[in-house]
Amino acid sequence: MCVLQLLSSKRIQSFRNVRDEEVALLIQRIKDSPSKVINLKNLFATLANNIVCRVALGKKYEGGRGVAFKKLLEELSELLSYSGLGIYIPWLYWVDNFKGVKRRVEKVANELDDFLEGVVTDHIIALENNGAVNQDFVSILLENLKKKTDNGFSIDKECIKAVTMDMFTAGTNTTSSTLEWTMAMLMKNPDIMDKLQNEEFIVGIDQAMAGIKVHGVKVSTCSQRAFATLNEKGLDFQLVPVDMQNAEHKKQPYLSLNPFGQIPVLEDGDLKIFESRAITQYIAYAYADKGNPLVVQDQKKMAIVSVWMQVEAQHFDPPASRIGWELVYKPMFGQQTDNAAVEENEAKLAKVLDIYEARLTESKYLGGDCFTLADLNHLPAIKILMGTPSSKLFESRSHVKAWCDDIQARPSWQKVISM
Ligand SMILES: N[C@@H](CCC(=O)N[C@@H](CS)C(=O)NCC(=O)O)C(=O)O
Repeated sequence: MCVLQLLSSKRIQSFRNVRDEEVALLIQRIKDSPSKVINLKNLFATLANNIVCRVALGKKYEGGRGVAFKKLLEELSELLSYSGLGIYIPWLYWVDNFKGVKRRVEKVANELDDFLEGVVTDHIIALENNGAVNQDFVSILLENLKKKTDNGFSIDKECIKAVTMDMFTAGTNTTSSTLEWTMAMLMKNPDIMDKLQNEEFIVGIDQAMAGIKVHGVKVSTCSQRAFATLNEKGLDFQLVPVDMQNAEHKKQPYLSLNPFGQIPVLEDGDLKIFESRAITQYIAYAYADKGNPLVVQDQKKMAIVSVWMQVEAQHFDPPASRIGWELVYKPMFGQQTDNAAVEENEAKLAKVLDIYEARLTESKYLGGDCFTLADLNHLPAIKILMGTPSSKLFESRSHVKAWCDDIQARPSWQKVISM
């Protein structure tokens, strides 16, 4: 199961963004360090722990329970590297007991077991409450709970905790010691260090570190427009969560990214832009040679695509967003839906969708024969409205319905809704 499910090359690839983000954070920590002398040993240990934590447990455990967990891992790594006297001279085994090693091992084992029990329970609750199937190791193992593997074994909760622990012991110390050893060897061999610093791939790493960042929120419709576009282009990005509950977007330093205090904001190297449709357009042009084309080369054809991009922003989005606000977000925030506003905006949206129905009898997509930003920009609002009684407006128009089904089935969008 470990080889096929947890450590397959596809699975390892799928965690690439975790590795990139954590390495970027490490480099940032080094850059921000006020001192010229840096203890890389601790930084590498944190890097390895954070990566394995996110991959195996689904998130970093930092504050609260995480502090105790970090201490436990430190103690575990100390105990793992302890070779007791009893190993070499068996009749002196009692010396290890005398030094309290056995007691420490038992204490760490019990505390780790309690911690992992809590993690597994959290995952089970999340699974039961919202069917959240994440792709971390605990979730994958839970999916296989009680199922027989090809070898006839079945796994239980104890196995899940044991495998997860194995991943920690095997994946943290080995990684951080190798990194430490590599750095020591480079310092001893300055000529190789020089060579390495000039290697092209180091520049590549630098660019990857600069990376693409989206400041936003997973469930925000405007942020989703940016995510879908990045997915269409097969680009990795870092989501920098904005704490909207605490109005982070209305304060500095966020306001210096978007003076209107709204999400999303895209950062690509030294470029920082807001307005989701400007973001999707930038990605489509800047990464034209990557992934799926979202704009067209021919200027006249592109003019038609632009018309429908404007139609989405000027005619479709205002009534669609208002209905979504009334039917989905207001109840979520404990506010009363204004039914008159819903009715008024449904009537406006119906007129727009009549025009879409006519357009979609002429071409498969709004901008022409292929999927473009003119279609993509609609996705978040369509997803919201499809979960409300207003879905009737889409479903009653056969071409609009076929178009909605088609664009919502795109892998790029499926990836957004499973975020
Ligand atoms: N036209 C902007 C609208 C951005 C927008 O309304 N963002 C929402 C989240 S989807 C937001 O930040 N709302 C909080 C606020 O306006 O205070 C865009 O497309 O980026």
